[in-house]
Amino acid sequence: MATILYSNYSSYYSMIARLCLAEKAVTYDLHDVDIHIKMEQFAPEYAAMQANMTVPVLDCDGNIITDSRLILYFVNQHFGGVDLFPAADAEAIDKSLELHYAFSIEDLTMGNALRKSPIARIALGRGLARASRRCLLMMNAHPELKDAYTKKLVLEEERKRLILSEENNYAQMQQRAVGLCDMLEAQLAQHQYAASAQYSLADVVWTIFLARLVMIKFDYLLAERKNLSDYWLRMSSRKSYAAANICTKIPPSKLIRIIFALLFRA
Ligand SMILES: N[C@@H](CCC(=O)N[C@@H](CS)C(=O)NCC(=O)O)C(=O)O
Repeated sequence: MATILYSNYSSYYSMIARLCLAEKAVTYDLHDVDIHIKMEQFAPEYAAMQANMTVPVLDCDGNIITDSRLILYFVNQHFGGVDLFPAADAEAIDKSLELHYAFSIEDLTMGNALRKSPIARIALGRGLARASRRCLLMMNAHPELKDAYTKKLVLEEERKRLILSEENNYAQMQQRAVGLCDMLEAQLAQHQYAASAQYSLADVVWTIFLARLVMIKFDYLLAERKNLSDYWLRMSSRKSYAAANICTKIPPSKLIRIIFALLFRA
């Protein structure tokens, strides 16, 4: 099978796809999509493939899967190795995935960044404005993709409201992140893994969730929960974790380049 993953190193949902592929020991080509500096997700060829203009995208012999949750199911079903979605635990795994995907990690991550530094606040504001401008530019240059760029523009405006405006949802996201940690702690008191007694797709997503909490310095949420901190140690020591190149810290030189682009690029 010719398998290509369009991914970005620090992108949360790309990491979910990479970790799942690593768990199933799938060999694939990794295409890095620069979503921050060059904003390659807005390129017409990419928008034609993924109308929401997000990463990850999995191309498996021309079969295009454009959402991380669908990638999880697809990879599990179409590649060999351990079954990460066994029928006996399917209900519990789906319930766990549902809880995970109902949470907006982006709102938590960006809301946190802009509260930590006034430069980050300005950069995020400019970055979101830059994305809206790019949508307008592209919809004029590529009328055949007008619907996709129009939809993306609406999403960019919604992001501004949820993250930057007075009515931002940060307090609510913080509270929900704590709730998710409590839920995981209780689950892990019952079985070794997030949804059942075996490693499953649920562990793929919750590993990435915990990696993000570490990245935004919310690791105290792990440290104060015994089962969860043990679980994090186990998950982050798996072979797949290293193979998937999971990001818990953006290298400072890269971060500076991103902030610079957000602040100054047209
Ligand atoms: N529901 C999608 C969400 C994907 C998503 O939001 N990806 C982010 C990176 S983590 C992205 O591509 N952001 C760039 C953008 O929205 O322009 C999935 O699960 O794959």
